Amino acid sequence: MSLLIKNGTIVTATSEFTGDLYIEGETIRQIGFNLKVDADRIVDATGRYILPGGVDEHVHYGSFGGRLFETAEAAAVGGTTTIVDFAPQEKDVPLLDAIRRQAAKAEHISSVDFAFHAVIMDPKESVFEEVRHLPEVGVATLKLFMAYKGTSFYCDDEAILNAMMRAKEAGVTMMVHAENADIITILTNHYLSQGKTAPVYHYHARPPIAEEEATGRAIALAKAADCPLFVVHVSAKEAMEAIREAHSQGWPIFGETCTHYLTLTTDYLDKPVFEGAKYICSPPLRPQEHVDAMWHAVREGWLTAVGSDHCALDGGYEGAKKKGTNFSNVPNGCPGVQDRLALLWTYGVCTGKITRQKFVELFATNPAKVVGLPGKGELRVGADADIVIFDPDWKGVITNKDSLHGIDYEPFEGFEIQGRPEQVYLRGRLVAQKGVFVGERGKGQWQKCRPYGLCYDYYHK
Ligand code: DUC
Ligand code: ZN
Ligand code: ZN
Repeated sequence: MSLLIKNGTIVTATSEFTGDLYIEGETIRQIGFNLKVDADRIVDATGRYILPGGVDEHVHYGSFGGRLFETAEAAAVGGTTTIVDFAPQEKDVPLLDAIRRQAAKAEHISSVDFAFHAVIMDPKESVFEEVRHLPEVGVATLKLFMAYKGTSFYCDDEAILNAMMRAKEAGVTMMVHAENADIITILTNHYLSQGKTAPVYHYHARPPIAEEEATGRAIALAKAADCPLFVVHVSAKEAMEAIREAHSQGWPIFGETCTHYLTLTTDYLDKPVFEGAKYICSPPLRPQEHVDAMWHAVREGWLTAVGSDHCALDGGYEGAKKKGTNFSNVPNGCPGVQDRLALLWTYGVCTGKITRQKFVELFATNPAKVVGLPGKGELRVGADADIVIFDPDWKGVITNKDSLHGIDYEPFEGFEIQGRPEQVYLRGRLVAQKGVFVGERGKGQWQKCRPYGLCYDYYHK
């Protein structure tokens, strides 16, 4: 099958121009103006932007209790054609087995392409030794948690350094969840002992200094190990500044932020119990000055990508979130994979905070490069035909009834939206049209990531 998309404005991370895209099978074969080719199908994209399908480098399908891959149709409808999920490790299960198990949950189920980050949750020598073998199973990124002391997520500095020493030998990109675990424990106990149990204390127990300290420490460890670092879900201004500072000194230190840190503030946590619980995620939502700092950082390139940290948990009265009896035991996470494009475009591009080129870079091109997927995130001859035909004139409102994430609430409910994906193609196949999933469940494929991603490219120390 071949497809010709004509007369659209093709937007890449570096330029835009009116032109045509010719797709054969699953691959972009030609890009140009007024292409003279026979195609089985022709789509007129006059007045539309042609964007690369999104790559969401930060999603949870299963970990932290998030809904599984059956709900990945939400990604397709929202213009994201590749999701990069975290493969949680259970105790005594080898890292590589954990990845294969998570992949088995996605295969024949996911409606978009998928890839994985490894997560160390059983830090010990045999597991550190596995790190250098991750690329053999198509994984080139590894997350460790500096938060959640007393749980299997927690890794101390020794574990982080041990992982970093192995990671750099194989071109695996280290990721950290940077929040100081002791600050969180002590402050959590302090607030609970005073009867302060409401969701907003989730923020007070995880102040910006907890993120700043851990980010600084992770950077120090990366310098000691001489290992590139990608700090995930940066939310605090001071943490971002630490990354910016190290990077400007020539260290390969990078970071991502997430859609909710660009659009929601601590005020949402302060909604009446248990409305506020729907907004419990970690790091927590921050006051407006941090939100402003995140926009500044993505515009200037101090943060490299915007993920959703999608983690779909029911929020309603009987929902998973409601099981928590105080802020400290409400499951962490909010859905967002469907809304990432809409929010970045409406509140970034349409407000003039970022250019369309920067949008493409943050939404697709850089995430693909960070995780090591060279065939994704770009409109280029030879790349996968993951394409969004975007109608910039459409106006609407985000509402849970239009969301395919499979839960009972939408954290961005009521947000006004400008523009939407009119058509979304996954490797040349139409999967979504005007907010409706029209693909086939299970057609997503496991994408094997290559080591030495973007965080290694910039190593110019
Ligand atoms: N970290 C994440 O990346 N997502 C959910 C919660 C967390 O701690
Ligand atoms: Zn995290
Ligand atoms: Zn996450």
